[in-house]
Amino acid sequence: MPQSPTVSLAAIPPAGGRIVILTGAGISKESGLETFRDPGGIWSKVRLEDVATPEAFARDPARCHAFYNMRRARHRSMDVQPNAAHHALVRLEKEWPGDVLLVTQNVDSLHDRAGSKNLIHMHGIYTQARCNDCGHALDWPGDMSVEDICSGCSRAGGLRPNVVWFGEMPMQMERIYEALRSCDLFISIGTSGNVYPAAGFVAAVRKMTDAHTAELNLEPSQGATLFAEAHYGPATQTVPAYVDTLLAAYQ
Ligand code: BV8
Repeated sequence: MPQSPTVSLAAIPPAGGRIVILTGAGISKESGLETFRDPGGIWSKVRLEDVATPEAFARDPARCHAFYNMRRARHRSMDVQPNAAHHALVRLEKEWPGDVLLVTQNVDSLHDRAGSKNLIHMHGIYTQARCNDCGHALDWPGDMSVEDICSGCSRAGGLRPNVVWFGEMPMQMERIYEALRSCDLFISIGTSGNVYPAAGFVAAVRKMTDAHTAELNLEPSQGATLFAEAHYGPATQTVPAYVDTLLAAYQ
């Protein structure tokens, strides 16, 4: 059983306090999507160097498209819906008396479908395509192939999933660091803390601010010792409980 939130009063930001939340694949696990580094996870079945780098796409675009087509198809199936953790973060955004920014590493659209608005997909989203030739970005919920034609430049072969591959710069980093520099609470949810720059956010917050830091994960992440507070257990239990504790201070 997860520890019940042990948030001390000192850990509740003041009304008007700014909260930055980082999520990873663990928050989508109970919705039925695989994580990357858990036993049996995505990277245990395929090498990231073969499907999630610009070099892999240049070498074998069909293989990369097949990888994302498989994940998009799973994501479209009916039983993949936002879970109680996604919905709790929407409630926090709506009811917290201050700014809440959600930064997700996830390329699924479960936070969007749950209703999160102040949301940054720092690694992009696989339900969009981007054209390597003209930069045009467009919604793309279905399968993608090298034959598909870009509606921006009418050429085929340039379309790729609008995600950030290894070796590429994550999106909206300026806006993210600006939020980290001025936050009062940094919460990390469902991430192993393996992938940078996201894995470095907690250290950056500690260096730049006096913010409180909390990790909500199934088990201690690579950065666990950097967090002032931690609650371990399934996100659908720890996240709603933690949001209740935060909101109770102002209700
Ligand atoms: C960059 C999109 C520089 C694609 C992803 C060589 C060259 C360049 C860079 C590097 C290099 N070598 C290393 C790097 C840095 C590299 C990096 O960090 N590599 C790692 C592997 C060491 N980073 C980059 O390349 C980044 N870019 O550095 O650019 C640059 C600078 C200037 C100019 C240009 C470039 C880009 C990184 C982004 C890569 N794209 N995803 C896709 O998804 O297909 S990363 C990928 O990992 C996913 O986004 C994923 O979200 C992310 C992190 O993984 P997690 O979300 O944490 O998932 P994981 O499975 O690891 O953990 C899940 C956790 O959940 C576990 O802890 C588990 O316990 C927990 N959990 C499980 N179930 C539950 C749960 N928790 C709660 N409840 C549950 N039920």
